[in-house]
Amino acid sequence: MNSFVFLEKSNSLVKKHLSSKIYKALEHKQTDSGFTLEKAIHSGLENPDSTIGIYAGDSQSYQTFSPIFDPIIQEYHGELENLKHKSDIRELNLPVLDPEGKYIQSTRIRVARNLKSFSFPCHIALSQRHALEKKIIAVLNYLSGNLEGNYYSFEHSDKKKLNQLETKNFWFQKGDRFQDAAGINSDFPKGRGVYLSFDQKLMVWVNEEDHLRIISLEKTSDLSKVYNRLCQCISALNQHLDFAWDKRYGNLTSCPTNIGTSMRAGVHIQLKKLEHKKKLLLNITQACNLQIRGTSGEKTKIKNAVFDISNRQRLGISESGIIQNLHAGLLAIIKAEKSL
Ligand code: CIR
Repeated sequence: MNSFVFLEKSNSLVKKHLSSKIYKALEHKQTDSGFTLEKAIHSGLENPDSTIGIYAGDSQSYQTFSPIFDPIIQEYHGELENLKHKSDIRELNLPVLDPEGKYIQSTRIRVARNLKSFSFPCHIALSQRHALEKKIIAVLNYLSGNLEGNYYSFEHSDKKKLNQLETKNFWFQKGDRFQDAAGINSDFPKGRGVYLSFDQKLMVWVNEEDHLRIISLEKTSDLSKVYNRLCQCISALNQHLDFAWDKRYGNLTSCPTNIGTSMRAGVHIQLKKLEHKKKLLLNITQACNLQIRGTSGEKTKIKNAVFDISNRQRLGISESGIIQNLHAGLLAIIKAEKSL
């Protein structure tokens, strides 16, 4: 008998793929940092409404527990034969999508990064979280020009001062119940913080779901400008930090949904006409491999006809490929909106 039991109603990918045979083969394995299968699937067991239900505790987890990670990755990201992730963080010069700002209200692109030599956030000890934060702050201090900014520690900054900052709504809170059950919220807010550039167009979240979430954003539709800023930041950080990377899976992240480019590039776009032609909008987004989320993120409602539209694919495509694809898709959406 297994010592794991997923609730009947659970439809998670981990439940689907974790056969007794795989469980038996993995139950006594652990990575060098001591991460186990039990820890990896804890969130999925606690939350029967998980869609995935598994997290990685370090970069080695993807190899040590590959019999369960591989089929989940294949099902989520698609059958990817002879997979070899190719990164292409090359600056682009695409035409501005909506120069008059009639439809697109803002653009936001993020990538996730984890350091190879530290446990991932669901499995990191507080002392290591602090050591990692210190290391990252030292590197963020090298950022210069338009990337220059300040680091705001959630642990040490004056709470009142933090709450007065205009950008506080973009910052991260304690993670949701899925992340909580995984252990990602441990010791919150200790060892966490946000780096913010002086022009407020670049943020780096430290010790959220991943060690770093690098986010470039602005209230325009200039996809290239937002992307190029992100590229500059990634290149600068790459010079000083050794990120967890796999030749098949690219960037290794806490949640297997984010591997590959680890990129989510999207816009908030107001579509007053297409709001009433949801099928047409869905057809275009599907054809262009884009996804729609609610105005305030995943599983939220559409308010005032504002849609959050972003890339669906993260693996088997490069970073520049995602941006070019998003650009083409958004042009098609704006064209459809105009024609109605
Ligand atoms: C689930 O399995 O539903 C949660 N662990 C969340 C999965 C999506 N991952 C993510 O947002 N990074």
